Amino acid sequence: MASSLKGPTPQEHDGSGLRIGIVHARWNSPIIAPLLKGTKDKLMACGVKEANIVVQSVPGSWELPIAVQRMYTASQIQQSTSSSGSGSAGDLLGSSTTDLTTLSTLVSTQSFDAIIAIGVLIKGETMHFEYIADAVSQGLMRVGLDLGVPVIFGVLTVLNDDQAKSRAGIGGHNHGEDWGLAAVELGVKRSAWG
Ligand code: DLZ
Repeated sequence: MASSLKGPTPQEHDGSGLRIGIVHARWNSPIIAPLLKGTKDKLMACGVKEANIVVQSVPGSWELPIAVQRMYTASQIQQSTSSSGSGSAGDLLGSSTTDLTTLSTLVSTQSFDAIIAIGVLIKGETMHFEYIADAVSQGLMRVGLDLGVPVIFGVLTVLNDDQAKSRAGIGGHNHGEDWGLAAVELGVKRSAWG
């Protein structure tokens, strides 16, 4: 079989000890859905337990960096307070409306080993695309470096619907699989790096 020049040479890692967060935007949801499925399927194929995959959503890609930051911080708070039996995970974005789903899914003795941010930006007629793509990519990089947690860049920045579909497994390769694989590799290596 001819190998593609694009993409990393895959490495297989054991994800059975990992806890992975996924936060996805709800804009362009027909594209988001297969990307999310591809991501989760690959995580589980690498051994990540379904119970250790926590999925949250935000309206659009612009909101991804703050969601990743709050999600990770909440999981750390829960981890550090669970042994003393006090404290709470808090809700995802600090809203006064407590989301019980959020609270229950963040309750764990293990903080996230990696978080995958998924969004789909499709270029329109205005400058929205450029502003959001630039801010989100910089924001996600900053959050990852500031918190020391691998943040996987699962944001498609495409020129039209067809490009989006073919990257979501609709007539092409599902990039969600790459993001799941990257999360497992980085989650495992982060532990090794200390
Ligand atoms: C406003 C907007 C536009 C025009 N396009 C997209 C898009 O293609 N993909 C996406 O994820 N979000 C889009 N948004 C929404 C913004 O990301 C954000 O949710 C709103 O501006 C509210 O902050």
